[in-house]
Amino acid sequence: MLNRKVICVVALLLVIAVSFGAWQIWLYLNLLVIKEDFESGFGEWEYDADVPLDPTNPGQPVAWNITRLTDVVYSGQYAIRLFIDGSQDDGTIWLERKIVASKNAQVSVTMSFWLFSEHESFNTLAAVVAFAGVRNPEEESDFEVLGAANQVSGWKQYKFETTVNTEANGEVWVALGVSVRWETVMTYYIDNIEITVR
Ligand SMILES: [Ca+2]
Ligand SMILES: [Ca+2]
Repeated sequence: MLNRKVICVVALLLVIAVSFGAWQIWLYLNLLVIKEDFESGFGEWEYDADVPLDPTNPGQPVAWNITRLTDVVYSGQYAIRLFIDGSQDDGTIWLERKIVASKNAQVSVTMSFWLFSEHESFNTLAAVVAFAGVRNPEEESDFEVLGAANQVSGWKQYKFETTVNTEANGEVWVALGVSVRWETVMTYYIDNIEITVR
C-alpha cells in the first residue's frame, strides 16, 4: 500500500517536472529577441512620417529626414538621426519594421531603445512615441507617448511594453520615433533597439 502511494507521488512529480520542462521549451521556442544597432544599414527597419504641409513652401510637407550617421552614437559606429522642422507645431517621424510572431496568438511585446537629445528642457519640445500592433503605422494617432524627448542632455533609455493579438499571418509591426510639441527645428538620435516578442 505504501509502495503504491510512493509510486503515485513519484509519477505525479514526474508529470509536473515534464510539464514544466515542456512549458519552458515552449516559452523558449516562442521567444523572439531582435536587436538593432544600425551597424549594417537600416537592417529591416524603414522610416515613415505623418507631417503637416509647409506654408512657406506651398504643396510641400515640412522638411524632415531620417538618416544613418556616425557623429553621435550610443554603441558601435552608427546611429539614426531624426530631423524635423517643427515650426508648424506638428509632425511625427519614426522608424518601423515588421516581425513575424506566432499566428492567431496574444503576444507580449517589449521594446527598449536609447534616444539622444542635445539639450535638457523643462518644456516638452517633442514627445518620444512608440507603437506595436498588427497594422503598419501610418499616422501620428497610431502612437503612444512614452515621455518628453528633452529630459536629459545626452542619451536616455525609453521602454515600451504592450500586448498584441496577432492574426493569421502572425505579423507584428513595431515603431518608435518623435512627435513635435514645440515650434522649432529639432534633431534627435536613436540607437541600440532591443525588442522581445513572446
Ligand atoms: Ca549603433
Ligand atoms: Ca508606415
